[in-house]
Amino acid sequence: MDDCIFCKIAKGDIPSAKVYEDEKVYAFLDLSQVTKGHTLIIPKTHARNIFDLPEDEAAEVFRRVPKIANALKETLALEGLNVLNNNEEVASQSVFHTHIHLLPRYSAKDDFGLKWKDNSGSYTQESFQELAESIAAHIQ
Ligand code: DGP
Repeated sequence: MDDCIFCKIAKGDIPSAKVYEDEKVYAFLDLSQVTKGHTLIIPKTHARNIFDLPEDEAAEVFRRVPKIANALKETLALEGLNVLNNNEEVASQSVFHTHIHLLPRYSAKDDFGLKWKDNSGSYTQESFQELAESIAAHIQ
């Protein structure tokens, strides 16, 4: 897509710190470096986000994740890694070309965090089951 910054990065029209590239994906350091080694993996074919990503493209992107995660593990003294994908503005997506964040973790107090609330008490067994069934009914 002409005005997509990540399409331009994948094509080499905008410089980036490349970590990996093949015919399907491009991986490069995220400018923000939330933690050291913070890397993005993108499909070379433009898709706005996970809602638009064809299943075969998703498979191509996700099957590269372990390879790059292990390269980060070999390179950096990380203790763990978060794999994150934001979709639409409400979910903190700011660049509208699908990307997977790989965020090396060095300690529970490093610069990456998730606010994560347990709402299990708001559901009965029945409403929980009903929710699952209504989602299942929409799987195509
Ligand atoms: P998200 O908020 O999930 O859409 O993440 C977009 C990320 O992209 C954000 O962490 C910063 C990064 N980013 C934005 N523009 C550029 C750029 O031009 N180069 C690089 N390397 N990263 C960028």
